[in-house]
Amino acid sequence: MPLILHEHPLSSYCWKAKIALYEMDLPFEARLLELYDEAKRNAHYARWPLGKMPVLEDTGRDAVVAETSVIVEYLQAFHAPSAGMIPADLEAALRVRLLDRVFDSYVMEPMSRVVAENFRGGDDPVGVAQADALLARAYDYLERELAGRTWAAGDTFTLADCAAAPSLFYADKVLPFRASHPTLGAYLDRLEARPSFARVLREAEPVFHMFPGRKAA
Ligand SMILES: N[C@@H](CCC(=O)N[C@@H](CS)C(=O)NCC(=O)O)C(=O)O
Repeated sequence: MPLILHEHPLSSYCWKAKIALYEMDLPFEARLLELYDEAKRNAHYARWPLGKMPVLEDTGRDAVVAETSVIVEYLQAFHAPSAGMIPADLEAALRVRLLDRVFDSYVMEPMSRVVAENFRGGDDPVGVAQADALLARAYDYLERELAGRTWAAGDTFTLADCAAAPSLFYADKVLPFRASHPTLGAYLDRLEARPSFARVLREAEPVFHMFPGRKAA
């Protein structure tokens, strides 16, 4: 299979890429990345020196593509030109890219900081409080921004929704928002019902018990 996604089934950013692959109906091989294995970690750093996952390998084009937003744009450009993940209209595309950045930088990242703190078993209440404050600001912004919309940037499912699904799903576990932010909660319900994301969630079920969540107060 020419498309290989180096990934882990619990990783939020890997979910983002897989949602896009399923949306575009592109067959791919999901290759498990075990970064604790030294040989596999070294091979991955040779593939992508910053060592993050997922990384897409396109053997048909002899290309290695990193960074989820770039992976989604790449897939649309070279494998699914009619997909609509990034609209052709520039202004519409800028709105999609802005929301993609908001979900990655202001939801996924602070959520990951809270989870990582728990995973490490560390004690950084200041860092966790800063992450919570950023998440709360993002929730307030999104609650207003998404009012009246079906998907993040309008009527069609785009790159921004690929970023939103894993970030909101996990963020709701570390700083629940359904009761305080009903528009955002209803949007997460729609994301969870979307076949591409429902499939990703089903595939993650066997490893879901490994998700550490938030450290108990
Ligand atoms: N900006 C990157 C973020 C990727 C990222 O942070 N991935 C996490 C997994 S969700 C990772 O590689 N963690 C392992 C590590 O940092 O060593 C992207 O969009 O692809």
